[in-house]
Amino acid sequence: MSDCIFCKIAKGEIPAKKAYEDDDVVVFHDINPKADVHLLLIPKLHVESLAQCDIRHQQMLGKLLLLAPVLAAEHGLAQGFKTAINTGVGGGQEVFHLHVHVYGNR
Ligand code: DGP
Repeated sequence: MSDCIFCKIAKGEIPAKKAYEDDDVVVFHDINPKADVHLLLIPKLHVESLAQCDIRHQQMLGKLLLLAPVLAAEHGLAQGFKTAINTGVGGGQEVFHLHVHVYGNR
């Protein structure tokens, strides 16, 4: 989507501190961290939120979730970490491109 800020980050059109990237996924540091480490894991594919996902997104969702502990460990969150997927206005979602928050203190 042309006006989506996370699509622009995924394409490198807006700078972000990237922590991981492959063909399907980009991970970058949240601009407004809630903890020592606060990562956002997004699919490159524009999907508005978890509520718009269906069986076609199963592999992508699995990939995002399996990346969470890997990235958390790489960023020193040896004691554990929190994950959140805010969904919709009522769920506190502010950026309407699916993302998984992974955050914690070292
Ligand atoms: P949510 O409420 O789940 O939609 O959280 C969106 C998060 O995205 C919020 O913690 C701040 C972060 N964010 C918003 N705009 C930018 C940006 O331009 N760059 C980065 N790195 N993070 C952003």
